[in-house]
Order: sequence, then structure tokens, then C-alpha cells
Amino acid sequence: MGLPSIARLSKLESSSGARLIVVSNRLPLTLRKTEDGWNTEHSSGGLASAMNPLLRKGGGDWIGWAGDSNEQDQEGRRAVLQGWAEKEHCFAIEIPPDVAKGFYEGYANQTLWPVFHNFPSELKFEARDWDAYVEANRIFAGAVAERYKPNDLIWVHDYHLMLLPQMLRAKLPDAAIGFFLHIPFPSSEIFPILPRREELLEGLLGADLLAFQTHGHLQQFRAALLRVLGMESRIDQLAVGSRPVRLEALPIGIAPEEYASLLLNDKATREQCAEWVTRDRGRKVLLAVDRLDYTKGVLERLRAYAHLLRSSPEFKEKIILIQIAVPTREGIDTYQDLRTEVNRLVGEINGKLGTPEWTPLVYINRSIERTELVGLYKLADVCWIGSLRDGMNLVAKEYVACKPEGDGVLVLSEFAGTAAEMGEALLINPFDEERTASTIARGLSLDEQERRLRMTMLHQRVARNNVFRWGRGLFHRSKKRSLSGDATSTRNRGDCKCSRSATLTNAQLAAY
Ligand code: ADQ
Repeated sequence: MGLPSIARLSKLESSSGARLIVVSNRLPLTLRKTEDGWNTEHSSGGLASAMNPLLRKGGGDWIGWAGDSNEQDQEGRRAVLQGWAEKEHCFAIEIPPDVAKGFYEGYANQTLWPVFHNFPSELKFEARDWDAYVEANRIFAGAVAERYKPNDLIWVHDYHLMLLPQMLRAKLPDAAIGFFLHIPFPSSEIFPILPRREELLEGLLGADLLAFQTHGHLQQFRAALLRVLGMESRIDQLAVGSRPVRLEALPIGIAPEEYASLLLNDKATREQCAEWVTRDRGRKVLLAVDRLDYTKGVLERLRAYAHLLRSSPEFKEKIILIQIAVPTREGIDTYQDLRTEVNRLVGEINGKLGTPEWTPLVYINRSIERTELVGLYKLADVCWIGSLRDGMNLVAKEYVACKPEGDGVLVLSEFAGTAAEMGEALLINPFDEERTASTIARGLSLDEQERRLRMTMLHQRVARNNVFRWGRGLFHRSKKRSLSGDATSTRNRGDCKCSRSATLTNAQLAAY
């Protein structure tokens, strides 16, 4: 598949002069150095999967880090990035390598990520990584301020950029700023262990709108705010001086029709799927798709699978598990150790439990094309989401989107944000190996009527709560804030002298 243009429809700009500016750590495009020069690839991961269709439909600019710039051929690299800006409205910023390491591999992924996912034992902290985190956020703030025009709506994403709302507020007091947290917000017992916790909360409070994946995460944020900063809040709002900050729980969705369209119209997907169906005839297929991250529960899944095979001999040669695991954050030791242990377990399961006719576990440790992924979703009898903790988990929604006829079973960790809206899935506690194995066994033998009933209801909900509805939710709330900003523009608004006029027009809102 070619790369779809991210800003194919720039109607926002042409109709009203207002734009959406999305800011995230990485862009939806990734640079890859090959022998022939620099190549552009799609980024894998939930944020890119969700935001891509939204921006393709509604238009807007995207600002993010281009990735490491240590390689040779800087001229070629700059030319590719120039092309991204001109053709895709993706504006790459550069972060010096020493800052990037402390920011990304340091504070963001070895301090924030484990704490926000309830893994305090994985927390590592270096004061110089914090300095790098501050500096990287400052570089982002400069880049956004440079592109910003009055009336733009700035939408900041995720835990890498928690200081950015406040930094932008200082530079652009009148800007409309939204922040969405893709990962969970930790409990008020865990959050306070975080070094520099006060600065992080204050950084977020620069936004007009703070949105979380679930009500649970939103409540935990409010509890942390009270405990760490002594700030009271309402369920939907708090005050920073006399400036209101709106709070929302807005579970992210997918663009289900993209999956339906690949299933229906893409010849390669159909052919690939038909080939697999023939190959696996007589066997049931379990599927797992994850970034290779310790929060996704890959090791726990493999152990539960081994338990299932050992405890239920009737499944011998009758099932296979396909585990797709895309490498991620490979510069960090914990991730390298995870990879080594997964490799060992894969070898052990196939070596000890396989037969000459049967490899019980197929392990793919790379990113795969969307067409192939959709083919696998279509093929799989059971999709197994085993997150130990997850903001949402889009794989669950993608699988369901590929089951319009109601076949297939979703086995879902109760610790994924998705579980809050997917009650018809078979829920598991992934820390309980034995019960997980028995739930998988149940999923494999669920009677047809119950299976279809559960999947049909899930499918309807994924179709309804799609990413466009999520985007509309955020924009409407921002619009409400903007309008209230107009209404009070002549009043004294305390720390923020807001005379906000940034409103999205109805035409813009309709585009989402
Ligand atoms: P992630 O942690 O990246 O996202 P997830 O929501 O599961 O997790 O999204 C992963 C995305 O990557 C999916 O769209 C999936 O199709 C794709 N993907 C995974 N493995 C792949 C592979 N091998 N090849 C190709 N594509 C692959 C973060 C949070 C989540 C939250 C999302 C969105 O951690 O909790 O759901 O953001 O908000």
C-alpha cells in the first residue's frame, strides 16, 4: 500500500483560516536509513493508528520529533523531511541526540511509563533525564509557537509532553489548548512516588481541556491533584486562578470502515486470508498483536498458553497461537531483557510441546503491513488481549471491526481501558495463569449463538464509538471552552488574560 496523504483534505484552512495543530512525540511517519538512502515508513502504535484517519478526514498540521539524527547523509534526510512538510503537513522537529536520549529513553520511558502503568519497581530516575525532558518540551513549545496562528486549536498528545500545555500558555496566552493522555493515569497511591510530580501536574494545567481514556483515569488524576497540589476539582472542571480547565473522559476509537473496506475491496488481503484458512483448516487460531512492551503481558500470555496445552491434551495439534510483537524502545535494557525472555519461552513451548506436524506457536517479531494484519484478524477464531495495564488497546477494537458477521471471540484483560466499554468480551485477569487458560479454553468452545451475540454487540459499539466521534467530542468541548472564553473576554481572568477568539466553525466540526 502507498502512503496515504495525511492532509489530503485541508478544508479547515481554506474555509476559515483556523487549523488544528496536533503535537505528539513522534509523527505518523518514520525515517528509515537503507543502503539506497532514507525511506519513509508508517509508524506503528496506537497514537498514529488513531490520529491518522482523523487528520486525513479533517485536515490539519502535525508536529513531532523526526527521530535520531546521528546517521550520515543529513542532506538526504532534510530533503525527505521537507517532503513530509509539503505533501503531508507533517512538520518534523530536531532534538539534539543527548537531549533526545534523556528525554525519550530516560524520563519519558523509564520514569513516567512504568509509574503510569503501575510498575513502580521498573522506575529509574536521573536528574539529568528530567532536565532533558524539560528541554525537549521547550523545543516543542518553540516549534508550535512558530507555526501557531490566531484561532488555531492546539492539541497536545500524551505523556512525553506533559509540560507543554503550560509552556505554550506562557508563550500564547490566548491559544485554545487541549491535552489527551493515551496511557492510564496512576492511582493517587502510586503517582506521588514520581520524581518531579508537582511540575508535571502544573504543566498539564496550562491546558483548557484535559482528556483521559476512562472515568477511572480521570478520577485518579483528580485524586493526585488533591494529594500532591492540594487542589480541589469538580468531576468535569477545575479552576487555575480564575481560568477554568475542563476535564473529560473520552475513550479513543478506530476508523472501522478502513478495516471493512480492506476486507471487502483489497484483493491481496482476501487472497492472503484464503491461503491461511486453507493452511489452518481443522485448527483454531488464537491471535495476539502487541508492541513488545512489558505492560502488554506477552510473557504472561505465553506462560498461560503453555499451561493450556499441558492441562488440556484435547487441544494438541488442534490450535495455534500467532503472536505478533513489534519491537519497541530497544535502547532500554528492560525491553532487551523482555525480548530475550520471550525468545526463550517461544523456543521452549515449540520445542517441548510441538510435534513434527504441529508448531503450536508462531512468533513474528516485526511490524507487519496493515493488509496482513487485517487478514490475520479475519482469520483468528480468538483474539487474546492480555495487557497488565493499558490506556485503551486498539487491537481489541480492530479485531472486532473485522468481524462484521459476528464470528470470533474477544478475550480481554480487565486491566485494558477497553474493558470499560467491551463488557461482552470474555474478561481475564492476566496475572492468573490458570484462570486465563481456562477462559481461553472456554472461548475456543463457545457455542455459536452466544459467540455471535457477544461479537455482534461489540461490533455495533466499535462502529458507533469510532475515532471520528472521539475527535468530535474533543472539538465540541474545545469549542464550548472557546465560546466561554469569548463571553468573558473583557473580564479579568486571573493568571490567564484570555480574550480567546479561537472557535472551530460548524463546517470544521462537521469535517470530523
Ligand atoms: P499502544 O501502546 O501502541 O498505544 P495499542 O492501542 O494496542 O497500543 O495500539 C497498537 C497499534 O499498533 C494498533 O493499531 C496495532 O494495529 C498496531 N500494531 C501493533 N503491532 C503491530 C505490528 N506488529 N505490525 C503493525 N502494526 C502493529 C497507546 C496506548 C494504548 C492506547 C493507544 C491509543 O498505550 O493504551 O490504546 O495509545 O490511544
